[in-house]
Amino acid sequence: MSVITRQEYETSRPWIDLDSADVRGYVADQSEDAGFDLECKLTEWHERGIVIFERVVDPALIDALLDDVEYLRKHHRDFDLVAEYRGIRKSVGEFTGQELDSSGVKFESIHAISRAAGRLSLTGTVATFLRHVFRSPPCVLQSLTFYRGSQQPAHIDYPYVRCQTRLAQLAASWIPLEDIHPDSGPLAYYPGSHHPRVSGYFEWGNGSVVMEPDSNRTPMQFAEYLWGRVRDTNTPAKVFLPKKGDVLVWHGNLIHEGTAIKDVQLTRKSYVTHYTSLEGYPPVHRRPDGSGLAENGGHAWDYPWLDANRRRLPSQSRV
Ligand SMILES: O=C(O)CCC(=O)C(=O)O
Repeated sequence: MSVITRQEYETSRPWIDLDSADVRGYVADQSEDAGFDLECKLTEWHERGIVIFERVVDPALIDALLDDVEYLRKHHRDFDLVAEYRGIRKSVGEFTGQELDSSGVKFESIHAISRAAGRLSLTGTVATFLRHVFRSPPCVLQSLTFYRGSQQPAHIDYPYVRCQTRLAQLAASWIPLEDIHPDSGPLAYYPGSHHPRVSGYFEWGNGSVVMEPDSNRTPMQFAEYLWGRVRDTNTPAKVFLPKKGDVLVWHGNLIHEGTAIKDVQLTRKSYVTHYTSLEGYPPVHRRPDGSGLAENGGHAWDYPWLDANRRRLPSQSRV
């Protein structure tokens, strides 16, 4: 088992995670207008590990991604994309129609075949905000697309999303693709839980703070540990009930979960992107020619392991 210790997390934290972060001084030095109240949002991030922007996501891109998702669900056998269901990862082509409709199915990195998804990941407000969080261009590590609620128990992301070379340089955005119904199993999060004094460090075995294929502890043990931490530190959950057009951005160490679905007829279409900084982006996840999307100061590079001539979803020629 390889061992990644908490030191690796602590020494790779971005400037804004430090107790000494001078947000006001940093903002005073900026000459460009971010288009939103940068000091207020960076302060919120520092204190709570989560920010919400309302009505900043292009609805035309959302509609184009929804069309791509419907197309993919109908023609899943024609595409080379991985999806996860109940902890098992396999190609979408191997899913039955019934499985594809189940809660907890997530398409992995649809942005590699959907231009609409790639452009949503690089939504201007999100890319600008994260450029200040990292003090570096944000780069897309992966994306997840949900059709129904995930019901995923409490977790934080870096033990799972850990290919970045600077472990703590991790953030995510959650874009609703429709207005989110309270009974559909919305996302919940624990503001302030990104502080290690709240989250602590869960050990997956041998002092490692990330999950390995041979870890002897399970995601459910991780969830129980985190629920214990938020209970002991009096850190209550908030449920996110956004409208289409809103976006939530969370810190890579923020505790969050998919709540229980109360009405199984309801969809909960949503799109998650995980980002790291330019310096933290793993070089082997990028083609030598640097192909991919570059927008709003961020990057979504083509993965080198995918065929350059792979089949793409319809938004390729529309957005
Ligand atoms: O959307 C959800 O229900 C959970 C998403 C999530 O936890 C993640 O992508 O890390």
